[in-house]
Amino acid sequence: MSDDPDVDLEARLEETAAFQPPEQFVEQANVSDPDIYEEFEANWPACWEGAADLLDWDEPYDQVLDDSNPPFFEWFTGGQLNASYNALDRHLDERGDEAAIEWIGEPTDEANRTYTYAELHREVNEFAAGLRDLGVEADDVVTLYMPMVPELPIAMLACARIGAPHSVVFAGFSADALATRMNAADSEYLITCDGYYRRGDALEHKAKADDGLAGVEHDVETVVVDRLGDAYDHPTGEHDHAYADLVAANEGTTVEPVSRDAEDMLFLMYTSGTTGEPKGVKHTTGGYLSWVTWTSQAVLDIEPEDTYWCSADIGWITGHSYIVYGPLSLGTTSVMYEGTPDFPEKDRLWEIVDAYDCTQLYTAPTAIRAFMKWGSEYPAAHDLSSLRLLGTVGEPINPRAWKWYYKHIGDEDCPVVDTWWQTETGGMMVTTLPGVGEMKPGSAGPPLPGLDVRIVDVNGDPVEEGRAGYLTVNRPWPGMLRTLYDNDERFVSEYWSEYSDTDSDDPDDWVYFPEDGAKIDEDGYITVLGRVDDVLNVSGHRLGTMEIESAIVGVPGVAEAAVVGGHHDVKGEAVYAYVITEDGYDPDEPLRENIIDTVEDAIGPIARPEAVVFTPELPKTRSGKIMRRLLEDIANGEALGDTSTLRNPDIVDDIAASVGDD
Ligand code: 6R9
Repeated sequence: MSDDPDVDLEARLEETAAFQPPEQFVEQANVSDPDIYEEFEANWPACWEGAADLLDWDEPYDQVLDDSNPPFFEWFTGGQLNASYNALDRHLDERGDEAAIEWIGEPTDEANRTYTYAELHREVNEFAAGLRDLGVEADDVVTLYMPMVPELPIAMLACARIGAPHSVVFAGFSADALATRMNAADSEYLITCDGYYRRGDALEHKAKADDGLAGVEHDVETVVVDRLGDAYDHPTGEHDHAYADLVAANEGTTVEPVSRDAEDMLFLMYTSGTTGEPKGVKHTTGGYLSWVTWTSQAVLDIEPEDTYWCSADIGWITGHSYIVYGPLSLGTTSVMYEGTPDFPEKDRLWEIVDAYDCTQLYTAPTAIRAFMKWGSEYPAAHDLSSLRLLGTVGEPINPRAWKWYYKHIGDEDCPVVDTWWQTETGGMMVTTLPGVGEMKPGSAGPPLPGLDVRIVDVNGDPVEEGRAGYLTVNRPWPGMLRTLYDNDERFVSEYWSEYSDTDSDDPDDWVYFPEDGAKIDEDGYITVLGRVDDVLNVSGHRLGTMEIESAIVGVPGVAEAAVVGGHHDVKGEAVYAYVITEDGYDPDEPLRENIIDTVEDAIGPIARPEAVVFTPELPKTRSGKIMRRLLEDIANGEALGDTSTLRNPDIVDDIAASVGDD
């Protein structure tokens, strides 16, 4: 024992392997009955009626699950509803004057904006009318290339109102990435923004959008939100329309929400896969909305009176599900902010929690590791006692970071939910229910009630407790993706071929494979180990190694490239690029910079390589496959395993030496 109580506490926390949900939390939790698991099991798939019942339907559904054509499962078929009606209109009577969105811009001398449900409803209607004026009709895909401004959720809900699926492209992505996604979805409408603030700078965004449009094969009508005012005069072309003009021209207009079939597409979200071509994940209106609304209630414990904050970017699935659709469907106040956690100071998040009395915080392990590094004095300077629940998502959280979050942010009074899920699953899949299950730092927890998640070996047989295997989902769920846009074949081959009997019509023979490795313990708690495909997880963001490699091999002088993830203390993984130059090209500094810039241009700054290692050869198996595992070991400075199957074993030491030089 030491004299310092803090040191004792750290030591005690360090040793503790499991934590019980705080009593005062359980007493008020939306879900606190442990029987929920058995009840859902006994009543599957009808157990999901409760999720659908959280929504208002224009037409009731006939069937909970139609599994007649696996793996094209359909949910709540025959039902009709509108997502914007569920997120807005139905709250107007009781909560019209309550805040729907609290938006905090970056410049401290600028007023923050509060949108009540009535105000948000009004602007969504006006903009929906504006979109119709432009010619947008139901089923037209509208691309949104926008940073964290309130007009982003407004545009999403306006699209949903008129039945036009949105496809949001993260604002940090490059012009090329925008073009690829617009071409793939045949999207003829773009909503973007002049620019935005980040770490004190006014960043120009419209010029990047225009660069992207230069690579789009068809005509596009573009709506531009004015975020920066006079700070930036953006170029305006004949197909550009000012957001403010469209809204003003429709002042006070209401637009009847279009009744959508439960299975109609609500949105598309492109995500990285194993090949260079991003995958257009299709989500539907009934199943997706039921899923995110139910999980927001059961896992995030959201109540209408809460001030709930998910600090993700709406450009990723987390923001779609847990800033916009789930929280607003429940009629709560959802906080969103512009900028970064470290500007103007490293207490940005804590200042916001303090000022707005946030009741929940849902963030990413990479952020928590950064907070740890900056030091506990930043949260300690603020009153965080309004917090009731903490959550994490995006990547595995190491127990130390979990415990730091639990102690320094939650004051040991808030349950922490570590939620495993993916763009494709629509919402959370594996996590403790905060009012029910004990928490084990480092382990996400059991699958949610009603889900059948297994950890299996290559043959699909369950692995022993504690052994690494592959995570599979052996039963459909309402929030699941329905297909990949315009590519049913790739949908089946990407997700359903590994462990399914693909010739079978029996739904039980179809198994969803998310391409994550995991292990399970004696209590059925799942620890997710990470991707088992060629996808990196950098700061909680998915990046395809193939996308990065194809950008690199386009650089003059590069003959071949292999990209792997190396361990990074804050980002989780960082991009390591191994590059072979063409004859006649020197592996010099200008080439290295060119490679780094090219990756940034092609994908975005998040994909910026941490290291570019020039090598005369890549370690390859006798059949010519690049041994990525070895390259990863080299990046991580780890002992190299068996190299005897290599065609060129000597190369490994040479590469390891060049990483050392870097
Ligand atoms: C929501 C989201 C999905 C991939 C997923 C997995 C990793 C997400 C995790 C986690 C361990 C968690 N992942 N949550 N790994 N523990 N709690 O992040 O979607 O961007 O599609 O990424 O992220 O590898 O397969 P997405």
